Amino acid sequence: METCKNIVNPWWCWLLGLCFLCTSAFCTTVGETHYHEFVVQATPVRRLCKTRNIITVDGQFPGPTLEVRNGDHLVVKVVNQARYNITLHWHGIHQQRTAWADGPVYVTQCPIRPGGNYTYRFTIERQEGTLWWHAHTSWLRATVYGALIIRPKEGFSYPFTIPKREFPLLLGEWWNVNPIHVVNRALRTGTAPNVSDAYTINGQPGDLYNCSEKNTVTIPVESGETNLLRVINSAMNQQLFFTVANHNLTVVATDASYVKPFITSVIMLGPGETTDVLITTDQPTARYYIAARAYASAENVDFDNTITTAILEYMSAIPCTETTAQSNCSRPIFPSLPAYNDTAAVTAFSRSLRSLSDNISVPTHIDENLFFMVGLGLNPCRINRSNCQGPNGTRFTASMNNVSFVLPSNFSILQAYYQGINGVFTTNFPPVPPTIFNYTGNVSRALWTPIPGTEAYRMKYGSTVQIVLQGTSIVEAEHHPIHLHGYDFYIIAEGFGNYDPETDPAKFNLVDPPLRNTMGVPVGGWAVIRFVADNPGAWFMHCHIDTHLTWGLGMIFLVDNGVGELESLLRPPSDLPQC
Ligand SMILES: *[C@@H]1O[C@H](CO)[C@@H](O)[C@H](O)[C@H]1NC(C)=O
Ligand SMILES: *[C@@H]1O[C@H](CO)[C@@H](O)[C@H](O)[C@H]1NC(C)=O
Ligand SMILES: *[C@@H]1O[C@H](CO)[C@@H](O)[C@H](O)[C@H]1NC(C)=O
Ligand SMILES: *[C@@H]1O[C@H](CO)[C@@H](O)[C@H](O)[C@H]1NC(C)=O
Ligand SMILES: *[C@@H]1O[C@H](CO)[C@@H](O)[C@H](O)[C@H]1NC(C)=O
Ligand SMILES: *[C@@H]1O[C@H](CO)[C@@H](O)[C@H](O)[C@H]1NC(C)=O
Ligand SMILES: *[C@@H]1O[C@H](CO)[C@@H](O)[C@H](O)[C@H]1NC(C)=O
Ligand SMILES: *[C@@H]1O[C@H](CO)[C@@H](O)[C@H](O)[C@H]1NC(C)=O
Ligand SMILES: *[C@@H]1O[C@H](CO)[C@@H](O)[C@H](O)[C@H]1NC(C)=O
Ligand SMILES: *[C@@H]1O[C@H](CO)[C@@H](O)[C@H](O)[C@H]1NC(C)=O
Ligand SMILES: *[C@@H]1O[C@H](CO)[C@@H](O)[C@H](O)[C@H]1NC(C)=O
Ligand SMILES: *[C@@H]1O[C@H](CO)[C@@H](O)[C@H](O)[C@H]1NC(C)=O
Ligand SMILES: [Cu+2]
Repeated sequence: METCKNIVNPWWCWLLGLCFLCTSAFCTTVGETHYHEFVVQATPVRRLCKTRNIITVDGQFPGPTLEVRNGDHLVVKVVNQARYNITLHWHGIHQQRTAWADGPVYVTQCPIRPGGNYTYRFTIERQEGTLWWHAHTSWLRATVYGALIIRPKEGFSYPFTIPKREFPLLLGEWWNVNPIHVVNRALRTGTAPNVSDAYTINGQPGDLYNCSEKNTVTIPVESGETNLLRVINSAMNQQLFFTVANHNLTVVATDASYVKPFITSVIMLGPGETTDVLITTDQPTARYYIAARAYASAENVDFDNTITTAILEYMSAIPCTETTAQSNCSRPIFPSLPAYNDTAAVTAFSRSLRSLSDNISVPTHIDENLFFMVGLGLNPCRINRSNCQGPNGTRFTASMNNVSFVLPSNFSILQAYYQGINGVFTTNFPPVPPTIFNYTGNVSRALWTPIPGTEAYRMKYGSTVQIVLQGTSIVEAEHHPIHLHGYDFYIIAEGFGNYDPETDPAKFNLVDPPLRNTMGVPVGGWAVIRFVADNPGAWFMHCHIDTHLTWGLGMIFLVDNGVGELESLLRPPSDLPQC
């Protein structure tokens, strides 16, 4: 196909209908258009001594890395040759006016059925850094994911030392059984799903696991370089600490937004989050472990307590093998990792994040002042005890403002909204909790059971929005990585206990708050975010721990069109899957 690259005078591109002029005042070039075909298929993969047929894109695990520049266009034709319904989501891409390409199943589209295909078309606008893509149906994202790297426009560069090399590092989670069976069993019994058998770095568990040593990922470096690690937490259900033995990390970006650089030895990422770090190879020539393991915020929740590793290998270091002499080979040096429950380390990290610029426009006049409580719950047993094997004969659930989100099954919310079809969803999502109580205290059992519903909160185009996200201690207080589709938001404050509207606004950072697409709500605490709702569509906001999402920890924002074409959702693509 034709591509238009760096055309200063792109009139002929317009005629060909291939390119769009950048809206940024700085920009005199048009983006390049990248065409890809992603074939979703079953692929045999051997991990932890067992071969299993997993769902992949193009037979690759992790899937292909997409590399683009700010301002480019992506056209990805997804051909489903697997036996599951699937959709793909481009995590963190704003999808300005192109909500049809966002991907969450039954929210912005019906699934691509086995044998079907759908072409996602969208533009990267004013975003740079590390994002990723993943399946957004059931638990297929356990194996269907890949990196999406956005470099600055041609002629522009990073606002930090140009790295010698760049490495995407995708942290994942592996089960010895089909993850779809894991979630289906949990839904049938009402129990928490089985924890994973391993974590992975770029698809490999690393040499602390059985049968994995030979395939441990190595990151080759030379002494005296500064390199960029693009760390992505693509795990299903676990917040992860990440560190490199004997090396400091300089954090330069999170969720594809630059931050003021700061030095740390460990970072923490919730599922969905990305962090870009610079690493300087200023240590003796040797092999150093890159390692990740759980940040398990809840006290009584089962988790996978294993450690995944890769190896940072200085080029002249000699790996120890059966044939290498013991004397001069190098065994990887092991890092120190925070304790599984080291919430203080998480808080220190999240409070260090500041936008690179001091001159950002955080909304100050608020149109929509929202307060959403987020947390777990328990449903009492109805009819059949075999479906109620959760705590004391209940079923696990989760909710926002006491509504446990249920996906539609016969329509997508965006299609129903666009076509004015009734009965698919309501716009009754409450702006504040229906009951005021001590959210992080000893909560009365009478409050533990939410109401199921497919509820959206509707807003005018351009509304300025503040949301207080308040964690609850119902069943178990936990850290929740809450992800918003369609927007980045500023995180202006976070804290523990209950948000206090009298005293906490004094802590708001309106100068240089970090801009993100996922907010880690502290365990037994709260966070405040702000954004301008200037992207029309139906946008999912949900916990990125898939167990919690499965239980209903989500809601929908419906943002109306504004005035004129440029403030309105585009027409649905002609190949949009129908239910
Ligand atoms: C995509 O779907 C269309 C419409 O069903 C079909 O005509 C076409 O052959 C499909 N393409 C592929 C590559 O499967
Ligand atoms: C999960 O764990 C339970 C209990 O150990 C076991 O019976 C079950 O087979 C496991 N498998 C799945 C798919 O959940
Ligand atoms: C790994 O292998 C050892 C030795 O064969 C065995 O004892 C152990 O149970 C295995 N671990 C796992 C997690 O399979
Ligand atoms: C890491 O940074 C800290 C603080 O800047 C410094 O004290 C320490 O020596 C550094 N460690 C290494 C291994 O570079
Ligand atoms: C390491 O040991 C091997 C075998 O003894 C030897 O051949 C090789 O020269 C040694 N390498 C270095 C760098 O000392
Ligand atoms: C973390 O766990 C350890 C041991 O399991 C326990 O002693 C400690 O109190 C816990 N710390 C926090 C902050 O919960
Ligand atoms: C700060 O931003 C405002 C508007 O966003 C702009 O008018 C002003 O020039 C900027 N100042 C600096 C120092 O960049
Ligand atoms: C209860 O549910 C289980 C599993 O879903 C099923 O096998 C069983 O037949 C059901 N029992 C009754 C009485 O409906
Ligand atoms: C289950 O019941 C026991 C005994 O009544 C009680 O102590 C415990 O708190 C209950 N657990 C849950 C999660 O409801
Ligand atoms: C809420 O509960 C916590 C824990 O029991 C307690 O420390 C706190 O004082 C309570 N807050 C209010 C406002 O009652
Ligand atoms: C949620 O709604 C149910 C049903 O009305 C009610 O029993 C429960 O107390 C509510 N919980 C909260 C936290 O509002
Ligand atoms: C796949 O999607 C279609 C269309 O929504 C639906 O009718 C069908 O039940 C789905 N299949 C599965 C296995 O979920
Ligand atoms: Cu959660």
